[in-house]
Amino acid sequence: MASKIIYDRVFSGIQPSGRPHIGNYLGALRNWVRLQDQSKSAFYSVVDLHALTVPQDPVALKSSIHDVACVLLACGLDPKKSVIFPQSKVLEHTNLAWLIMCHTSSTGLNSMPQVKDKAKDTIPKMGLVTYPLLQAADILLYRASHVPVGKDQLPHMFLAKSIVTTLNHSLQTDLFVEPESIIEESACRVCDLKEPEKKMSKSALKDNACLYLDDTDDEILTKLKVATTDCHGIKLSYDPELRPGVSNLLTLHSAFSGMSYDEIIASSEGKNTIQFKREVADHIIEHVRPIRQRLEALRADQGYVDQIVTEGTERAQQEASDMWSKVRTLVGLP
Ligand code: AQP
Repeated sequence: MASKIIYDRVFSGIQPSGRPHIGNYLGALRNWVRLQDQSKSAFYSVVDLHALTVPQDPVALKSSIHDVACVLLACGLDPKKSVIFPQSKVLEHTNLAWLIMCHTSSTGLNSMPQVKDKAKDTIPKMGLVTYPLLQAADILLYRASHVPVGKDQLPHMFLAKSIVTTLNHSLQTDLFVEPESIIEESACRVCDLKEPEKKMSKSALKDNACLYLDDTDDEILTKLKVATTDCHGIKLSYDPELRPGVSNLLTLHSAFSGMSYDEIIASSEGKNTIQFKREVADHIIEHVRPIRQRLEALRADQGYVDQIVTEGTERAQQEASDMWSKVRTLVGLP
């Protein structure tokens, strides 16, 4: 049965800042796959310029940009429905970001979530401070009507909307489209397995903290076995504040088994922590195994993935050139 088209144009991005993990999948990629069937067009970018906001090893970054494209395909993005491309290949992103910077006051940028998270005790670099403006440019350049985001990204989306109002007003146009956020009910926040007060992150430093989409069955089981829980007894309960480790495991179980927290808690009566962790691992393994197998095949076929990315870049470039040439006329650039 064909899916209902709800959205005009969806845009989103993922940073090639490391190996994509289960958090990226449950919080974003799984929904991107669904949204490609619910929109007239979908643009998904490997946002490599955003990755430069923190130090990157050049060799690792280059390989990661290619690998994230493989991951997007392995998760189920279909190049016939979704445009997949690296952000840095389309120079209009930075052109539009500059125009946006020239129309946006600096007030408030220092208190955006990315600065608070990534520059805790240091003076933040300008790239980190201004990255929400580049993010706004990414969205506006494709005249995206909808952007799937996590709740933590909402301040950036409010900013993007206000930039649309400012630009349309000062350039006396209706060219820029106000993007709506899509906050998916099913998009859950996955936490670090060792420090469950923090979100799972590609740049996690501790061993066994992160479940990667290319982890083997054994690696998944081992990581689950050593995941931090607590000493509140073996009875399960969902309480992210008081029991972050156990709650994170319940989130993972529910996301992959489709069971509610109450159903999981009832069905786990009498099981010890190790048995419960094994059950969570089994659900994850069952779901991740086919993704890993597709990923292995795609990694072995560099020519095929390169071809898809080249075609995606051409398509993105057409849209971006068209939009940027309209913007140039509006602002008076020759
Ligand atoms: N732990 C998470 N739980 C749920 N969703 C998550 N996302 C990231 N981590 C989790 C979502 O994945 C999408 C792509 O993320 P990103 O790579 O662009 O940026 P990020 O949020 O900074 O991801 P990481 O993994 O934490 O990377 P690093 O370590 O480089 O900062 C986004 O939609 C994000 O919400």
